[in-house]
Amino acid sequence: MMGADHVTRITEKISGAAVTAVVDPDLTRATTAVENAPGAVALPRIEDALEQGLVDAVIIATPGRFHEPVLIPALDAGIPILCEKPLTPDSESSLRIAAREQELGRTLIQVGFMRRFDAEYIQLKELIRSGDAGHLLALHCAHRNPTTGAGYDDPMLITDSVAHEMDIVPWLAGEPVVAVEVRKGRRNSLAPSWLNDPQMVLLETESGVLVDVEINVNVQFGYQVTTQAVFERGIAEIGRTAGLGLWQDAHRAVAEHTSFKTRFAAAYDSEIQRWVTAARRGEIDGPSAWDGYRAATLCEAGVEAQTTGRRVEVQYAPTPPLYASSSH
Ligand code: ISE
Repeated sequence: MMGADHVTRITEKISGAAVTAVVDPDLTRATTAVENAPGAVALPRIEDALEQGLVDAVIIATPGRFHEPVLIPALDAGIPILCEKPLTPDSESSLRIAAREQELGRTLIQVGFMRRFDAEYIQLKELIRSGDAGHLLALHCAHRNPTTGAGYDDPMLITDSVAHEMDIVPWLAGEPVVAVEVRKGRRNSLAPSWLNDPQMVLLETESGVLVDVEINVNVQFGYQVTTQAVFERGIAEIGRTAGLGLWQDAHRAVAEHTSFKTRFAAAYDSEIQRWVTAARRGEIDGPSAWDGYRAATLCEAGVEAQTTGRRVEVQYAPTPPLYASSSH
């Protein structure tokens, strides 16, 4: 889904890049996607695109469990990479990828945590950093999706959805998350029978900021991601739906998003434009592979907390010098 979205984005909105190849083992899908990218070819393997010298940068938008086998040849080719989240599904494979990148001695991988490019998240981070409202004490996060598909299971609540909070919370707070708990409550009867939905995730940062995340992925009405930040001297809120208000028939209505594709459209545009501009200089401009590793580690702890019902403390490997300037 994101691959096709990025093909259209690069073709229609982004300057400094053009889509030259779309790779999918299912050639029918690749062929459909290149219809939106004049001059691009459809291929079944990334190796084909690399060997034919067709690409000088790559966006990886396969499901997370297929990232590693695509990341390795792209890294070996030494080209800039935008890898959709998660970097890989677990910390061990993320460490392997980071180790490979360190051997090359430069950061080629940017991870697609697009919330870091959302204007309101950026404003909130700046408010927290400035200390204008005092110290940050707590965050209340709501992450709501309309429905989930057949392949989506309980661990994915953490590894596919809360993965975003696992990245954005330490980024906002400016410090790591050190412990995680997960509680399952009354389930939504409209959710698929195998899913315990919604769940409440509680994160603790190094200085003790408490963060509750309502992950609620069969909420039916639409797509909503909001954050309320509690400070010593005030409250801040981001993510409220804006846009045309309509007063009609004794009701007031504002259209809600139904997908992350529209909710975060501007963030994706900014993410991809900045990545393209940086890639042309041989750099990245966003979350690194190490940020990907840290989010994977936190997700792993989250799944353990979800399975055991216990509070799980999180340990990270020491940050290698290549990633020392990383944001948290
Ligand atoms: C999806 O993969 C995303 O990344 C969305 O941002 C998230 O809201 C959704 O829950 C995930 O399944």
